[in-house]
This record gives sequence, structure tokens and C-alpha cells, in this order.
Amino acid sequence: MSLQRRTTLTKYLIEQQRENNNLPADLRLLIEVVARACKLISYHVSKGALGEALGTAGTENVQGEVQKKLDVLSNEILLDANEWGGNLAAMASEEMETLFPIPSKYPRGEYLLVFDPLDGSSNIDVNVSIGTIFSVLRCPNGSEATEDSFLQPGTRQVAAGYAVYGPQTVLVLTTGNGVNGFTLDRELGSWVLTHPNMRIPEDTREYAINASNARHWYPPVQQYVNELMAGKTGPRQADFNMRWVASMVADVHRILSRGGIFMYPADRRTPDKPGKLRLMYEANPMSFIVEQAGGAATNGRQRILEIEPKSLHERVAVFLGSKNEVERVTRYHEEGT
Ligand code: AHM
Ligand code: MG
Repeated sequence: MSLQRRTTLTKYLIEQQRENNNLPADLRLLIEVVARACKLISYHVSKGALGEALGTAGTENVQGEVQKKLDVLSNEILLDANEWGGNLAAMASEEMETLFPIPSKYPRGEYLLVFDPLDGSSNIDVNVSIGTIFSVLRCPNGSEATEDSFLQPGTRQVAAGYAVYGPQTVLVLTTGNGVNGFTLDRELGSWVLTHPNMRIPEDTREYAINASNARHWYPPVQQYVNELMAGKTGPRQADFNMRWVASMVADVHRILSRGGIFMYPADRRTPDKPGKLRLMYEANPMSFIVEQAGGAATNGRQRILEIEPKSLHERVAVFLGSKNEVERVTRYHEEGT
């Protein structure tokens, strides 16, 4: 790709701002700051054992999970990058119990930023793809934010994205006008539009689920996966392939690249907790992206984006990706198999 003819993230966003009144200047600037923070996280990830970010931090987050040094560092990078720009009323993150208000020494804006700073923590130390997931909402009461201000259904997101730190670092973004992917040119430090208008095929022969939990699944998921595994001689009359990276960003990125269905269902072990993944900063942004790329996302019964959140760290079952497969597994739940 010739250097002069490249479309950078900045150019893409300015074009969106001109063509599409839904992208106000302050939202554009906010997205650019998040993208800049992701470059710094990517730098630390790429240093691996040469840097100082591998290993555990010796602390736990609000969900009782052991924090890795890179979880803590990525959270700090996102807070530091975004607190002074004047576009935000508050931030919230997987790694913080409650919201982070913008310090009074800085101007406040009218957006809320919520993120999983380092998704796929179990893969950090083993050099497998990990990422950052983010979602932007409007603060309903101007620049005064409380925890309740964040509790809006995913349909109200004005932007969402993720960065995947893999063999390449790629930022995937939606502002409600399709999905575009930008590869980080490490030498120039710029995000280059390399995956315009990403689309998820409606049909697929590939699925992603942590099958070690199979004995705990509820009947609709068991039936659906058993049918996939039965292959050509089973009811689906086709062979299906399975992939599970255990980093949602990497699994979703594969689905955006070539289709597939991703599942993290609720199971019998924790009837009070519907699934492992978090609604506000994992399921909602990913569902917004997947729907914008022509896919679907449900919790087995309901469109994820329509769920009214009750708390910041609420969990949700997730079925997302190629539309016809998501609709099928959702139908199995509705039929109560
Ligand atoms: P994390 O945010 O603490 O890293 O946890 C979320 C991750 C997802 O990225 C991934 O899909 C899932 O947990 C993997 O779970 P499991 O280890 O049960 O396969
Ligand atoms: Mg996560």
C-alpha cells in the first residue's frame, strides 16, 4: 500500500465527521485518544519479558480475579490518556470497583468511557493474542456522572471498538456506521485503514466455545453443540470446525474476518451469575460491532444490546457472530430444549 495513499484513522474520522453528522468533533477526539492509549499498551505487550509488565501484580480486582501487572498498567494508561482531554464525564473499567470521575483540575465533557483494559489476561504470559475493549456512551445528565449514568442499554452506545495485540496490532471500530479495521504501522506510529467495511457472513462452519465446561451447560447449548459435533451424518449434515483462543478479542476478530459463532453460555455451576463475560465492557461493545458488521448477538433469549444493565460489573451469557447460527441457538433456548 503506497504511503501517500493510505487512509489513517485521523483521516477516516474527519471524513466521517464531515459526511455523517452523527460523529461530533469531541467524540472523534475521544476515539483518537483511546486509540493512542492502545498504541502504548501494544508497545508494553510487545516488549514481553524484555519489559517489566509480565507476571501478577499481587492484587485482586472487584471480581476477585488476580490482577496481572499488564491489567493494572493498561488500566492506568487508559485513565492517564483520557482524563485531561475534556471530552469525558467519567470512566469505568473491569479493573475498578466503581467509576473514575474526571479530576476537578480538568474540564469535563459529556461522554462516558467504559473499558476492559486488557482482555484475555490468562494469555498474557504465554504470548497469545490479547486486547483492549471499549464502549462510549453519552452521559444522560450532562457532565455530572454517577454509577447509574453508565447503566444504559447497549443500543445507546455511540462508539465501540477493540484493539487486538497479536502478530499485528489491529484496531476495530464502529460509530454506528459500519465496522472498519486499522492496522498499527509501528514504525510510523499510525493506524492505517486496512479492513474497510468488515462484514460477517450469515452462515458459518466454525464455532468457538470452551468445551471443557460441556458437562455444566444447560440443555439448549448441549443440544446445539452436540449437533455441530455430529458432523456430516448428524442433523446438520455438515462438518463444523472448532476454535477457542480464550481471548474474546481474538475470537471475535476471527469471526469478523471469516465468520463463526462465539459462545460463553451461562451454566449450572453459578445459577446466580449468567455467564462469565461482563455486559458493559465486553458483551455490549462486541455486540454493537458484530451487529454493525451484519451479525447477531443474544444472551440466548434476548438481543444483548437491549438488556437494561443493573450494575457496572454485571455478567451475561453471550452468543454472537454469524446471524443464522446465533438465531438457531437462540431458538433452541426459546423452545426450551
Ligand atoms: P478477562 O477479561 O479476565 O481476561 O476474562 C475474559 C476472557 C475472555 O477474553 C475469554 O473469552 C474468556 O475469558 C475465556 O474464558 P475461559 O478461560 O473460561 O476459557
Ligand atoms: Mg475481559
